[in-house]
Amino acid sequence: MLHDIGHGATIFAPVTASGRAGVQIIRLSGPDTGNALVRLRGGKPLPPPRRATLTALISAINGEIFDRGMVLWFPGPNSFTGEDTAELHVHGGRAVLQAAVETLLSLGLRMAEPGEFTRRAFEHGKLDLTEAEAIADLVDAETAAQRRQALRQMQGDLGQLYEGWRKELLRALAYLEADIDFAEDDVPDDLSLGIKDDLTRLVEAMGAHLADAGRGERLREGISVVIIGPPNAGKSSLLNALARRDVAIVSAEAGTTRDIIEIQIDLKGYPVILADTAGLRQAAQSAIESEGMRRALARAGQADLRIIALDGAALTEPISRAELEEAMSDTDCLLVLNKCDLLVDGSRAGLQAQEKRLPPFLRHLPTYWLSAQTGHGVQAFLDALAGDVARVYAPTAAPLLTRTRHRVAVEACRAHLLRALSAHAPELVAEDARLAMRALGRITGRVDVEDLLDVIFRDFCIGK
Ligand SMILES: Nc1nc2c(ncn2[C@@H]2O[C@H](COP(=O)(O)OP(=O)(O)OP(=O)(O)O)[C@@H](O)[C@H]2O)c(=O)[nH]1
Ligand SMILES: [Mg+2]
Repeated sequence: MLHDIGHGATIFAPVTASGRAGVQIIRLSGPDTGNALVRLRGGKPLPPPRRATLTALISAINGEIFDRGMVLWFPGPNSFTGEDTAELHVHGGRAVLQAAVETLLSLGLRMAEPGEFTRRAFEHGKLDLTEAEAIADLVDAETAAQRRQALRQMQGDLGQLYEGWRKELLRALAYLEADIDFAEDDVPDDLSLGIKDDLTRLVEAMGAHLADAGRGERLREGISVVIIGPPNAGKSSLLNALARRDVAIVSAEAGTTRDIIEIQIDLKGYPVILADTAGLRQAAQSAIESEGMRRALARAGQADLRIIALDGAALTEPISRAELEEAMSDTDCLLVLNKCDLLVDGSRAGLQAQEKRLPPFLRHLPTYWLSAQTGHGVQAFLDALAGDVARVYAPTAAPLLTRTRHRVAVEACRAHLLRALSAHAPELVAEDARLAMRALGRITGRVDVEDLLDVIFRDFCIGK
């Protein structure tokens, strides 16, 4: 829970991660910032705004110089939070931090809550909620694609899309109200026809935005790729080869993997969560194995991409069609034929002859021969996988929906608009259009979001 938000309290927090470092930065925000800065500089006047100034920092407790560092003074409203703020660039290390914290506390400042600086920036109109969320995403970004998406959202692309829709709705609403006022004068229907066109266009734009199959959300959270196939095909070996480390247990015993094993990899800038699963066979040998198979199929059903792994050297073994088919769909499945090192005839003709033995329902899949054991073909497969992922998740012209919170609001907005379109009385159309606008306003934080703020800013780190 956050306390006395934004009103009165002057807050501070280390902005940099704790630990030994060359420099650490402490950020201050609130009405007492200027006063605190004067005290820290032993009574010297405030330094010129936005200019790095080297200064001796003096303890308010015992008058001792506790460090020599750089201070920056950003008078409000031209600051990140919109309030008076300052930064102290002091030497890294715990004793310096402790001295600074003690002094700031003794001057009546308090430690900031997680996300409190960004929350104040939002409350002073410096950024909208989508931009605030993007700051948290940028801090958390682990791959280049995540960074790009977060940066784009931080620059306001997504917020502008929603604001644009909100303004169009506002305009439609103004016309609707005119319609209602003039109803008695028998204004011809073409006015409302124009409005219906506008609303229909918005419904379509929102539909397209929603139909992105969660690409933006996937990029934020990680794209789910699952390896499935019969026991002993080399699924765990493949996971290890793709990850280039020994994550999953490999053994000659069929039924080695019982549970889902998950790792995160950075696939040419895209965040991928790769999962190894229990082998699928018709007759499970134990209750544990059948539970493992159930989990494997459930995970495959939710995955963004499936890799079906088979022992390419032993395609005569029965492959459970029912089980595999349940887990696959035409568009997002790759077939890996593993153990190519065991083939007697590894020539192109030999591979093709072997592929003829594949059951028909697998023959149309993009097929990759490799050996998880020797590493042969693994890089080519990784490149193909990265290519597939990039094709689906590459940035588009329009900004992508990145959070469930946005999705829910856009869905609600669209539902209101659809209802508006089927209503006849202008009063009812107007009411639904108003509700639709509210739903949009909640995304950027334009309307009643008080209940949302704690949830959104709770996930920030201290100092942001
Ligand atoms: N020769 C050869 N053997 C392999 C290859 N990949 C895996 N193996 C062997 O095949 C056996 C099974 O490998 P795993 O990776 O455990 O197979 P799995 O599909 O995970 O098996 P389950 O977890 O039981 O479903 C092990 O003895 C591996 O050493 C390969 O490319 N070539
Ligand atoms: Mg395994």
